[in-house]
This record gives sequence, structure tokens and C-alpha cells, in this order.
Amino acid sequence: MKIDKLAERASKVVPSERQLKWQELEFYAFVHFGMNTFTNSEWGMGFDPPELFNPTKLDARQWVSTFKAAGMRAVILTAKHHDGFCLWPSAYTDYSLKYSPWKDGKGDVVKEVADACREYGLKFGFYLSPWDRHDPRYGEGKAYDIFFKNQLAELLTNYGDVFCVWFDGACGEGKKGKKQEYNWVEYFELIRKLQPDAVISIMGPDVRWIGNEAGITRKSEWSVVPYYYSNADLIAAQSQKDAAKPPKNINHTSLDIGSRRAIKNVENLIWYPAEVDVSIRKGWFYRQSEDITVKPLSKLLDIYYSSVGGNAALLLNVPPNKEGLLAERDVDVLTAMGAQLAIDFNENLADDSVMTASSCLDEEHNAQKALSHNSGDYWHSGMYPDKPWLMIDLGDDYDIDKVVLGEHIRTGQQIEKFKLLAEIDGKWKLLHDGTTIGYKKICRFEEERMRYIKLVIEKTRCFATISKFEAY
Ligand code: FUL
Repeated sequence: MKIDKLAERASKVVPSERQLKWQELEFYAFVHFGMNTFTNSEWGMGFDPPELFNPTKLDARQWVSTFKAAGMRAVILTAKHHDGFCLWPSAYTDYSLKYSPWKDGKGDVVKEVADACREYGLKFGFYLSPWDRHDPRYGEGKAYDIFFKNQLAELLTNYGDVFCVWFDGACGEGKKGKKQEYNWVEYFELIRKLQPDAVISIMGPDVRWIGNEAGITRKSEWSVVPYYYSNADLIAAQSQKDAAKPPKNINHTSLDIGSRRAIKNVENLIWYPAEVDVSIRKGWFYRQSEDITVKPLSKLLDIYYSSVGGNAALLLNVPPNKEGLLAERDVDVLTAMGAQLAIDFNENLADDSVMTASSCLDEEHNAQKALSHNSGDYWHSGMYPDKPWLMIDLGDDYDIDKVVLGEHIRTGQQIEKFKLLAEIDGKWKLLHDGTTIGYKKICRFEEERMRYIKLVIEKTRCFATISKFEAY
């Protein structure tokens, strides 16, 4: 294999420990809840009276237990949306549930959700809108930064472990058309100091917005991309000072952001894995009139298979209603989704099978290691292999319609093109023609009866690894 300098550079980019932990969560809930829930809106102006906030039956345990039943492993709550109304009794504002009739102003939704997450074993994270349409300091520079950091610190210290701080990109005008220049460097520093394991998503350096809100994942989803896809402000101000200026039209929606062509002239590459954020309904906040827009099970499963099964995480928004409960339709479809996924992945037929390979780096990384359940184990092809392959013998014939593959991403993302074949009636039949694998790739195909399955890696950066090989 010809040694390609570009491929070599990309091959060496690896995730941080916090990104590795985050990646394992795979599927988790977004909860848009707040003043907008009570005014039937998506973006509040920031001046709806706190008296309107009164969820008479709020039950965070109902939310979290439903998410768990759906197969989700974490929750991200909108602690504050653009309107500035806080779902916790912040000491730094007069615009919060402290001034609402709910629980006589003594309630704390953030706490109830964080507690429920702990009880059900899900991770907890929050969304805090940097754009605040209520606070008069918005647009005033330093004064606003201090206020924003104080609120961040409250959320980062009073509610236990936080797995994610989610910042969105919306940045509008404040009073008299003033716009805040966010001090991302200081916000990020504070998060690193108070919750070093938390990923900072979207307007942050750890997790990348997929580029749409429709649940669509690219055919080839790369976790190694040009540095400028992560926060440009921070990059310019901080770590990568010498980096060339990012191109003018950085576009998260581009179909190709990680192939050799896409990274060709890019000096710096980063590990920046994708997250798909999509709502179960039309809007991000609950509206009864949108009950009929709840996505059917088939659509949710398609989104799950293309995102979680396409090297991205799935952040599915499920907004509670005015009572403070998830609506029946949402609960029903999420419960059905969890049940279906449990059936789909009921028994891994690749367990206790025999794996062989065209090559391996050494005995410690032999073919059999691709089947191991120890997280440190993986098959390694050896350097610069020529179309390496892995072949599994299931020991008997089984009906199979899914194969799950995963690279050992701790050593980077390498595979660029692969084919999955099965021996059927004495001939190798193509099951799936793929590009990237990354953390997880779920290959789905028409059910066939098979005993031998072969993974042929047609193109890879410098070597290939496989740490997950499952059949269902
Ligand atoms: C966007 C916001 O403006 C929407 O209201 C929503 O919160 C979405 C997840 O992010 O930027």
C-alpha cells in the first residue's frame, strides 16, 4: 500500500477520554421544557410573566423512566432557553420558577430531572442558551459574561455529575440591537474546571452538530474533520493559534466533510464526532395541536438505525406538556421503540464464534479479539495492509439480517470503504457495500441463512481495527 501523508495525518487523530465515554451513550433524550410550553411558542421574547409557569402534575420520573424504556442512556434538559426563564432557582436573575406559583416558588425542575436520572441510572446534562432575551446585560460584553458564568457555575456545581453542556448557535440581538460577543474561552474553562468529564456540544469543541434537524446522517460520517468545524472563536483565540484561517463558507451541512478530498488542504484536523438532534414532534416545545405530528415507530427506528448505526449519536427531543408530563402518544411510541430494539438485538449470534483474518499486527490483536467483549481488545490488521479481511464462522447456519461493526476508535478512525459478504449456496453474496464504520456501523440487509460472513476492507487510512462484530 502506498503511504499517503494525508491519510497518515488523519489516521493519528484520536478522541479524548471524555469523548470516548460520551460515544458509548449512543441514544439519549433532549427535553425542551420551560416558559414556551405555557405560551405555545418556540422562541419566547423574554417577558412572559413567571406566573404562567405552573405544571400541575410535573413528574420527572415519568420522563426518565420512559426514556429508559426506549433504550436511552442520558437526558439533556433545557435549563434555560432563549427567553431567559430559568428552570432552577438561580440566584442571579428574577426570571425563574422561583417567581412562579409552581410549588410556591420552591420547586427546581433541574434538580428533579437530575435526581430522576440518578435513580434510573441515566446520565444528566443541560442546555443553557447563551442568547438571553430577558437579561438586560445581554449585549454588554463583560457584565453579561460574568452573569452567564455565574449561572453556568450554579448548574455545574449543584446537581451532581453532568455529562454534557449543550450550547446552541442561535445568537440574536438584545436591547437596542446589541449583540453579545460570547467569551467562549472563559465559558469552556469554567466547564473544564468544574466538570472535567462533561463534553461541550455544538458550540463547543467535543461534539459536532450533524448539520440538520431532520434526523439525517451522512452516508460517510467521519469523526476526524477539519478543525474549523469546531468553535471557530475558540480555536482562533486559544489552542490552534498558528492554524490557517478557516475558509469563509464553513458549512456543517456539506455532505462530505471528512474524506481525503475534504481534508486535503487542511493543516489541522480534530476528533469531532457527530450528534443528530431531532424532535419526536414538529416543534422543539410541546403543543397539543402537534400531537398528530409525533413520529411513527418506523420513522424513529429508521432515524435510530441511520444515526446510531452510522457513527453518530442520537439526541431525540421529547417535550413534556403543560401538566409537566410526557404525552401519551410520545410515551407509547417510545415504549414500543425500546421493545423493538430489544427484539432486534436480542441475541448476538456472533458470540462464541471463530474469527480468522488475512493478517494481524501481533497475537495480542489477532482476529478472535474482534469478538471479545473486553473494551481494550481489538483486531489490528498491521500497518499498510492490502485489502485486509476478517471472516467469521458462526458454527452453524442462522437467519441474519443485521451485522454490527465497530472500529477501536481509541486508535482513530481508519476504514474508508468496505464490503460485507456472506457465503450463500457456496457463493459469496454482497450484503452491504459501505464506506465509513467508526464507533458503530449497523449494516441492515434482507434476511438470509448463513454461516460464514466476511468483512473485506477495501480502503483504509493506515491500518484497520475492529472491536465490535455482532450478528442478529
Ligand atoms: C436551536 C434553538 O433555536 C431551538 O429553539 C432549539 O433549542 C434547537 C435545539 O436549537 O438553535
